[in-house]
Amino acid sequence: MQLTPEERRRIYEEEEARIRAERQARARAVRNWFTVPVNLALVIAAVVLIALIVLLSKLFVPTPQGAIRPAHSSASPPASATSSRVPVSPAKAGEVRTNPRDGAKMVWVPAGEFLRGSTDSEVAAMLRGNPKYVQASWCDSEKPQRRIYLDGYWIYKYEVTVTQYRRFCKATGRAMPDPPYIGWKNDRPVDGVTWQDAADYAKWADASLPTEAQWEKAARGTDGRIFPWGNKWNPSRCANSVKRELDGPMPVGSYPKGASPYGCCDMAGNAVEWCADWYDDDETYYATAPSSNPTGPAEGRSRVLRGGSWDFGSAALVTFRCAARGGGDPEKGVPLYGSQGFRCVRMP
Ligand SMILES: [Ca+2]
Repeated sequence: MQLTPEERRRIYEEEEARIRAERQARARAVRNWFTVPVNLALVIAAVVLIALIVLLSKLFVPTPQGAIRPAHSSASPPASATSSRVPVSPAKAGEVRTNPRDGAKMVWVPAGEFLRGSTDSEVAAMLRGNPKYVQASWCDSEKPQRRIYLDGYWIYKYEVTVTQYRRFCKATGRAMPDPPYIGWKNDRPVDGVTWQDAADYAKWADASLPTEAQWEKAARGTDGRIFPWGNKWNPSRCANSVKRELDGPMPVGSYPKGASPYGCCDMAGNAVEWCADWYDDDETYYATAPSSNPTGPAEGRSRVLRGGSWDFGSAALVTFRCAARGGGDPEKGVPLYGSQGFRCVRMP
């Protein structure tokens, strides 16, 4: 069929209009296809960014230099040494940090077992090296020797000093104890404190008194050694009066070579130290104590005193042993001999 020129033009124009409409439709489709994912991607990116900011703000909360996390109660030990609980280990053994409350240096004792107490053969060996008045029965309370598990903890590197205790008294309106006969000397261990004085100081310092087990592990490490520095008595490594005269306790940390495996100083001698536990006057506690985080008998008349003091004379060879145990009247601040102080513990 022959088309007239007008008919052809009309057909071309209609075809052009159809093609233009198709192109516009395709362009709209492409625009929509691109726009939707871009919006979605922007939303996802914003969510990821916000999540990242929240996460980073949690990871990098600024803390004071050397500060540690707040203490929590240690009254819930794992059921056994093989507990599935993962011990918190924020530091290496012996790492030093500062308790921001009182400025005391603390060392880290990692979670794990240690040998607590003495064996019969160790007691027999100790008797051979000591004066005749020393009796094997003095060590009955140290037996049996057992493996004990403890959670990790921070313990003061030094005994609490006169300076630190004075600051506590000033802050709380408490009176200083009666001064020792040499008077108060700032760098010496505080002297003449009752068990309650020591416990109150520890609470003020966001800390606690060490359990007897924490004290012993900090003193001897995990290898069952006799003295903090090793197995052989060495009078040059502690404040003692075996063959020399001292007029009082020494400045804390005067015997760095006598430090324990974790770096605790004066665990043997200087001031004898209060622990948190009641002392078992019938001396049977070690046989029945839990093997994980023991906290001492439920009640008693005496509180545990550890480490011996500078004025114990030749008894130092017995009482300065890491395993040696003793108890004192918690209301008495002044011992018969030497000085009576303490150190503290903080849980991570
Ligand atoms: Ca001491």
